Amino acid sequence: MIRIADEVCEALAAGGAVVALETTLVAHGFPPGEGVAVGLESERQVRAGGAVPATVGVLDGEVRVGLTEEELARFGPESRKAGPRDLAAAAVQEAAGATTVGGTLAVARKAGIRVLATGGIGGVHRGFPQPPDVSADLAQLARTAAVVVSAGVKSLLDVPATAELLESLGVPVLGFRTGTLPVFYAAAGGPPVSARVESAEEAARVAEAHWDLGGGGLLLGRPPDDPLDGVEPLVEEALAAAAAAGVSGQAVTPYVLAHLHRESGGRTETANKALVGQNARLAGEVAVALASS
Ligand code: PSU
Ligand code: MN
Repeated sequence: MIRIADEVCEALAAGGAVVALETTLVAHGFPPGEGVAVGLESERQVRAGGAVPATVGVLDGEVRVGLTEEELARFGPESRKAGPRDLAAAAVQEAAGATTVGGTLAVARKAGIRVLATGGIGGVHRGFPQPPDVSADLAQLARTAAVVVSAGVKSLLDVPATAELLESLGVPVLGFRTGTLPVFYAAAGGPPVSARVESAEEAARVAEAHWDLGGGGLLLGRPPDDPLDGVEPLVEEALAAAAAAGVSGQAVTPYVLAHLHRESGGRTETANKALVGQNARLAGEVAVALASS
């Protein structure tokens, strides 16, 4: 069911540094045709950090760990968004399944990969409990012994509620050289982290200790180097447009991101691309630190 690419397989067998990357962001996080370049750049940044990238997605009835450029290019707007619940059906039905953070974590766990990079993780959507829309990213993170490097929680969510739920789930929220969790495009204004770390090595040491104590996933929040403030009015506009258009469930995040990218004149898109690359680089460094410990 799971096919691991040779390079990834060899790195894992040698106890080397590997970083899992998702494909939802490639397929649904950017305008059609633009996500593939973001995925490739993430892979380059993981390598620049010293690790082997393992991009995950469902293709041709298999869960693939490590994709060729041609395979990556098959993920687009028509791909299914594959969270943990969707992997099996996408594989059996031979559909292209673009894995979310949660879906990628589920695969990483089976493959033995302990670090993942994304833009911003999913969480509690605004408007809870009508209806209660809580990303499967959170439940999967709680039960997977892996470090997810992100620019914190996506600001289009209910960020304080997401932070509370992460605490309830026992997920350590580490701030990379910051005392507050980044909120995606913005570096400031988020909830306090549970611990601040100063380096990739320190993050890796905390993760090892957490796992020794029987813990599961950890979130490592890295503030974007070029934060973008003042997006909140556009987020409210985008959420209202989504509600008016009857968009719900898995479609909300892609709809809202597309609205923001369009209405900001591409500024959120530029910021999003940059932070994804920065997170991938740090994830590579964390994987190296874990591999050498
Ligand atoms: N980060 C980005 N863009 C994205 C995502 C993260 O910069 O599109 C995706 C991830 O795949 C994450 C998903 O798992 O958004 C969350 O969607 P939902 O809230 O529907 O679970
Ligand atoms: Mn949801």
